[in-house]
Amino acid sequence: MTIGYARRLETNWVTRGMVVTVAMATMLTWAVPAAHAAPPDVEARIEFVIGSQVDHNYKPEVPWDAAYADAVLRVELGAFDDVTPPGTWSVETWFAGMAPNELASGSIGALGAEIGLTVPIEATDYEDDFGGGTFAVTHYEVEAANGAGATTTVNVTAPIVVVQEDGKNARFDALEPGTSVTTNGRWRMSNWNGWLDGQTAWTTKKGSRMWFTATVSEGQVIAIVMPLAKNRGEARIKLDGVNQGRVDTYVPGKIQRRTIVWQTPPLSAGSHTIEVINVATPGHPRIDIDAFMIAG
Ligand SMILES: [Ca+2]
Repeated sequence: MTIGYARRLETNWVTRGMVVTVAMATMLTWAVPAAHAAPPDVEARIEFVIGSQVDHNYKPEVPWDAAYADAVLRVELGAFDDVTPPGTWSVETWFAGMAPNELASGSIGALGAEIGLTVPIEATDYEDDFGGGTFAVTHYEVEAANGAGATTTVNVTAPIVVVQEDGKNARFDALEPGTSVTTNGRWRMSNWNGWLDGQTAWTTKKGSRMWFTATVSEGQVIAIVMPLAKNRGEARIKLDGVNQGRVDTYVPGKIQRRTIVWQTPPLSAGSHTIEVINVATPGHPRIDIDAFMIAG
């Protein structure tokens, strides 16, 4: 149809050669296939759920053992070509050597979307074979497609690194490579099987501080694990020397062990230092540090 129209132009306007040329050029432009449709921009990252409790005391000598924590997988779907039919997204959980499992899926609105999914993340020393693989989560795969099927896939690493208050990774019973724990002031150790790896470092002295340094990848977060109790108090937190405010580890009533009390924002790649300083709250000056965790 279009070609016929152009030919007619050429016939009728043959004495106006320039005009005919323009018309033909326009037709040729129409004949070129549509521009490549852009797949969605996808950003995805893991962050801990503040206030949640690490749900295992992670005794490394126990077979099948693991430390689990609640996390939020945050997915941001940015610009994409909104072609028909509507775009789609999905998140899969991937296991070591086993088939992935679809966690959630949906369609993308014309202006993109932000999705928050609560997912478990874990540290485990379980490396045995289980019918060809294990249930240890290796990563989450986020896939998003525009209506033309142009797809973007992003993987988010799931396992956490747990570094104890003494700088050791209980899994290896050795200092965690790339990290360090140092203190000043007066700290003591508490031993109880309710703590992660059976131990916390605690102090009641005002100004006693602990530094945790770790080398992380782009976008990773570092969290602090402390118990909350009625005889515990406040701590000040610094990140790379910059004040981040206070956390309060006082709660009335029952103790809440292994609580994720604070985390960094997503970090730049490289070395970062968290500093925990005891405020020594009057009446309940004690704070305990149980572990630091890295995820993302
Ligand atoms: Ca501990």
